[in-house]
Amino acid sequence: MFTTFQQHIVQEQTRRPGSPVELQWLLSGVILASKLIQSQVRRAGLIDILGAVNEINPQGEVQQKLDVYANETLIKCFGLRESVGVIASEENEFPIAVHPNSPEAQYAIVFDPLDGSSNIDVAVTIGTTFSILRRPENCDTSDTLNWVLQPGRQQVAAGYVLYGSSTVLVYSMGNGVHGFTFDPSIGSYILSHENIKMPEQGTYYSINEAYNEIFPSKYVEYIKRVRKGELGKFYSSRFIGSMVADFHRTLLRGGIFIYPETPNYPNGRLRLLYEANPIAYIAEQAGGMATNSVQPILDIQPHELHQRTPLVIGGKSEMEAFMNCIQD
Ligand code: P6P
Repeated sequence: MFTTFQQHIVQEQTRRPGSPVELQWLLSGVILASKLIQSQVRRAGLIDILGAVNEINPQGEVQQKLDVYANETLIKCFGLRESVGVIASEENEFPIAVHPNSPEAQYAIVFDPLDGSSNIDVAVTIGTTFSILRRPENCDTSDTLNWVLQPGRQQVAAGYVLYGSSTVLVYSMGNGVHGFTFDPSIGSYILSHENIKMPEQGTYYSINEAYNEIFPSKYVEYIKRVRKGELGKFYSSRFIGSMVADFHRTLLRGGIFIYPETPNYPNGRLRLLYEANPIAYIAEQAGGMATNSVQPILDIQPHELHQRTPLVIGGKSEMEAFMNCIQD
């Protein structure tokens, strides 16, 4: 018999007495929202949901119709949960206060509704990332930013949904990493990857080498060592241009994914709160590591909602080789 995602988060309750029941109800918001999103993603091109709306998001990017749909769907689904006090999204400049005075409002949820949206129109894998934080001590709903400006180490749960050759939901509540594959014939997420461990060493490195001429030399030197076989293995290069897809492959097959800082993005391109933090949480739970090349991603104290960070994330062997390369 199979295990659904809903059953799994309930079982977490027995596996870890004291793990908050309302967290299960909150996480189930991801199930409904991602089912609705994936149904549109799978039909993009057949319905009027491709292309852009004439809106610009806080990132200065032209919003895709699917971005807007995914964002509104996630806000609606999580907004229904009494346990959610604050919602923050890549697509919204400021956090949204929901259930402002409900005593049950104990969590903030931060997400990127559809990462990799430039790939939507060419049918390349895209994904939703989410991060769940507990309401900080004696902090009322009015200062919504304080609910979310917490280091990634404070996450109580995090994960992503990958809309690829299948729809895969990967999450952790601090008790290992588990993956579920959506079965459209029964409309449920079924446990397909229990207790995922990132391979100690893989055979892929993932970086956009088009920027090699402008990457800081420490990254170029590292990739040179990888290519020369100094890590003891032959590596192949994979770069999908969708962070969630590049990370998911790294999680399952090992290797390393790097998005460095560049002159155009001096603080890195990826967002700390809702892109780097969730996958860094997953990576560490699976035995991997994630850094901004100076400190672990999860230790970074955020100062603004949409702040960016360089990201180096992968298996123990590749990451230790990267840290050694920097020391050299
Ligand atoms: P580039 C997608 O838009 C994204 O934010 C990440 O998912 C991806 O890793 C990155 O941008 C790709 O950016 O500049 O390499 O095309």
